[in-house]
Amino acid sequence: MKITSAIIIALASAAKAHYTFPGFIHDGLTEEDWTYVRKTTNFGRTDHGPVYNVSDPQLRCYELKPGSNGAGIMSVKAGDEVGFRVDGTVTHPGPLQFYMAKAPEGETAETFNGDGDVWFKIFHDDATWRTGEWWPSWSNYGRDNVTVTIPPCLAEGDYLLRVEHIAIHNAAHENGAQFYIGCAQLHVSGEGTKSFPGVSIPGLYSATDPGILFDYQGSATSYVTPGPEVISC
Ligand SMILES: *[C@@H]1O[C@H](CO)[C@@H](O)[C@H](O)[C@H]1NC(C)=O
Ligand SMILES: *[C@@H]1O[C@H](CO)[C@@H](O)[C@H](O)[C@H]1NC(C)=O
Ligand SMILES: [Cu+2]
Repeated sequence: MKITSAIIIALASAAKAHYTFPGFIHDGLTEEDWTYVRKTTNFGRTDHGPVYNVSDPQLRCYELKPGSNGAGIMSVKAGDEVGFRVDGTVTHPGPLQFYMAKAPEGETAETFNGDGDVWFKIFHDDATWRTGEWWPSWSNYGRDNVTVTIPPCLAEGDYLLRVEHIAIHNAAHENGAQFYIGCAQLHVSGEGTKSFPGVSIPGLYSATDPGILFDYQGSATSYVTPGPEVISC
């Protein structure tokens, strides 16, 4: 294993700057922080620290207290591009993923707690190895907002939309990967009719999954993104 001073500097400066996803983005407009995103446990902490334990119930929406935390429901259309403002920027390497879960009959996106095998993945980005680098890169790196398209085939209803960025710079030991999370509350309308089987959060990951226990400074030439496959319409 080779370690350059460039890596050491990158890791040291990155460690100071964690991030949250407080502002919902729709039609290119960024809403006020926490008006459609459930306030996260790290919102007021100056360190904006992540979740480390994949079995912790906090892995789901990292809620400050259980429930909506005062957030409302944003109306969007299936096929719309939506996203989250990053408080800070994505200052660590690792994959970006989006999951959704549909509120069952009798629940809304405000009351739904996301229990059960309800979470399906709508997006993840892939690692690349840039010429001359032996560590992986992701296109989300350095961004101050992250976006995704609501699957156009999705059935009308209330949903939670969960953003997850997994920082793997320190993931060579168990419980070293960092999970940055936020859940927005949506009503999705449109012509879609599809629903998708899901997984539970927590429960979908294990601490030793290859993309969670990963030696960033090692000699890996591929990266396996954790969790289920992305659904397709
Ligand atoms: C999101 O980031 C992109 C790329 O940096 C930028 O062009 C765009 O204006 C940003 N959008 C919002 C809503 O901040
Ligand atoms: C992770 O969270 C689970 C569930 O809350 C808990 O039982 C376990 O002790 C935690 N593990 C660590 C290493 O903190
Ligand atoms: Cu950090």
